[in-house]
Amino acid sequence: MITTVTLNAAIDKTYYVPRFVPGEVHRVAQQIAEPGGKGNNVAKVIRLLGGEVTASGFVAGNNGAFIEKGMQAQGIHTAFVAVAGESRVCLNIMDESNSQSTELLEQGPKAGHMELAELNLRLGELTQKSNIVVLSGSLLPGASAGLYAELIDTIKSVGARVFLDTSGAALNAGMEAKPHFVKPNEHELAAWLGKEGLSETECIEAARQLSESGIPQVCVTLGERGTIALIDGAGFRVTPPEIQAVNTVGCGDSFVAGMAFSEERGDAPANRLRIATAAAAANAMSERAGHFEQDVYEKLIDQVKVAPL
Ligand code: TA6
Repeated sequence: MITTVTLNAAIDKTYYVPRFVPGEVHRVAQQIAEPGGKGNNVAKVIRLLGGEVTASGFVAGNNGAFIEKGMQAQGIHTAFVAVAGESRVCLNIMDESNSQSTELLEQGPKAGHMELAELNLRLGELTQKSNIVVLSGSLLPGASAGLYAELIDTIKSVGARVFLDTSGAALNAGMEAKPHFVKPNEHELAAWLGKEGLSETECIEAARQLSESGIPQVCVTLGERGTIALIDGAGFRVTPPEIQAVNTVGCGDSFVAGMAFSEERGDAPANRLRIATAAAAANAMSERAGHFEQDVYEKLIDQVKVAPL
C-alpha cells in the first residue's frame, strides 16, 4: 500500500471564466470543486493508476468532511486527523481565452501539539502497512519548518520509503532528513542554492549533489521541457509528449503519483519516469486537478521519451 500525507488539505475549486481581467466583475461559466491539496491529488492519481492508497493528514470542519467523503467516493481509504477550524479552499481561476491560470491559496487551519502527536501515532500504524509514504504540500500555518524532517525520521525508522514534495524552508529542512525521493522544480532548486535561477547544466549539477548527499531519487521538473532525473546514481532526461493543456494544476502531483505507483509495483527507473510523465501530461489535458481520463493517459505513455543523461 501507499500512504499519502496532506498536512494542509484543501478543496480545490476551479472557476472557468471566458476572459480574466483583474479588477473587473466576472460571471463564472463553469465551476469544479474537488478534494485537493498536493498529497490528496497524489492519492487520487495513484487510485486512477490502479494502486491501493490511504490518504492521511489533517482536515477541519465542513470543508474537511467534503474532502474526506470525496476521497472515499474515489475508492481511497482515509485516515485523517481532525483539527479545529475549516480546511482551506484553493481557488484556481482559469482564463479560457488564453488557458492561463491564477491561483489563490488560503492559509488553512492550525494543528496543536496533541493533534500533531495523534498524526505521528496514525502515521506509525499506517507506515507498518505501507511500502511508500508520500509527504506533499505546504505546512500548516505556524508549523515548524522541521516538521517534515521529523516525520521522515519516524517513517524511515519503521521501514518505509519516503517521497517528499514541498517547497521553501520545509523542503530545505526535509532534504536534510534524506527522503527516498524529492521533486524540486528549477525555481525551488535555485532557492535551495540561494540563487535567482539555474541553467540546465546547473540543474543537473545540483541534482547530482543531492543524489550524492544520500537522496536516491531526485527529479527536477522543468515544466513542459520535461524532467531531469537521477535515480540510484543513473541520470535520465525525460521529454514529455506535445499536448494541448487545459488545466496544469495538479500535474506535479500526478508525476509524484506515477513515480510512487510504478516504483511500488517494481518497475525499472525508465518506466517509472514514463508512467509519471504520461500521468502528468494526461492531468494537464483534464479540466479537473489531480485527475485524468484513462484512454488519454494510455495513449500518452508511448509518446514519452526517456534518454540517458
Ligand atoms: O499542486 C496543485 C495543488 O495541489 C492545488 O491543487 C492546491 O491544493 C495547491 O497545490 C496546494 O499547494 P500547497 O503547496 O499550498 O500545499
